[in-house]
Amino acid sequence: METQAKKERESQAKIRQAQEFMAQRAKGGGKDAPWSKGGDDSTQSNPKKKARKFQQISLTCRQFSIDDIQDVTFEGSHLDDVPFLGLPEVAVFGRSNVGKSSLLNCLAGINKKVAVVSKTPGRTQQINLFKVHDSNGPVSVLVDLPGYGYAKLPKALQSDIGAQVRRYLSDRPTLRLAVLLMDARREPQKSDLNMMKYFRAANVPLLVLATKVDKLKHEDMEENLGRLHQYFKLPVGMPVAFSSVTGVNKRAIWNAIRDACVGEYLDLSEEAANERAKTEEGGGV
Ligand SMILES: Nc1nc2c(ncn2[C@@H]2O[C@H](COP(=O)(O)OP(=O)(O)OP(=O)(O)O)[C@@H](O)[C@H]2O)c(=O)[nH]1
Ligand SMILES: [Mg+2]
Repeated sequence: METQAKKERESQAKIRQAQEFMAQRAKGGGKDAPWSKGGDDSTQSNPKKKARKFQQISLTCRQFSIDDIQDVTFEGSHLDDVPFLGLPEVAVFGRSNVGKSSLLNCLAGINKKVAVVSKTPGRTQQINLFKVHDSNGPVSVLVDLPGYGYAKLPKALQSDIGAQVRRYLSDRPTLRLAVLLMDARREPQKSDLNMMKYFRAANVPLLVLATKVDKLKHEDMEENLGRLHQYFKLPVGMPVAFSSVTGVNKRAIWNAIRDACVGEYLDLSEEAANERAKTEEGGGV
């Protein structure tokens, strides 16, 4: 109990530290992020340095079989300045409590709990990285993000979480697929539509899942999924029904992850990096 309370206090302190830093940055102060481990955060205000940072990114993409996935391992939590692990990434987005961490646990395996799940919305407050390994080594990184749109969080923290997610998205040349989760029982949400605009702007392929379908009456399934499909103008076959309780469509989701990770090679040239830096300088997130 004592340790849990201590962890909560430490976590709250880190969030306060992050808020102070973000407020300072908004006012134009460009000091190193206090929580970064020797990272050079001055790249945020200097596009030339940012281009140099991009040049150092190398990405290993190789074929793998979803039947040969051996392990999913936790690789750390970050408020900002999320490190590049040299592998193609797949990130899980969605409103708070929609089931992002549960999806990752379900993908990791029946008895393996890698991500923290909670009934209390707002549980995941940092950006968590997980490596996927096949029998020859690591093949991909899965990213568990904090959920947006939890109305009971203080407004300042809500907008910081939104900004944290958008910052991750705006500076992620290794991101191969965004998995966006929506609760299959709920009406379409404006916040998800806004999120989609960021994926489109960042040119990130999107997989939309309708979660918690185990809680949906069979006769409501078609209507609810059809409503999401129409409202978000999704391609045929989306949203894909999912439940972390039954594991329905788990294999299809793994297939989509694998296809995204081994697909077209990403342009990490200096020219492309400078283009990205220029875009950001011109008013990106
Ligand atoms: N019945 C059912 N419950 C689910 C499902 N997925 C998640 N849950 C429950 O929903 C609650 C929230 O799940 P999380 O996985 O922590 O949700 P999250 O999106 O990571 O939440 P934040 O970290 O707060 O953004 C937990 O009580 C889960 O057990 C599902 O498919 N079916
Ligand atoms: Mg979570």
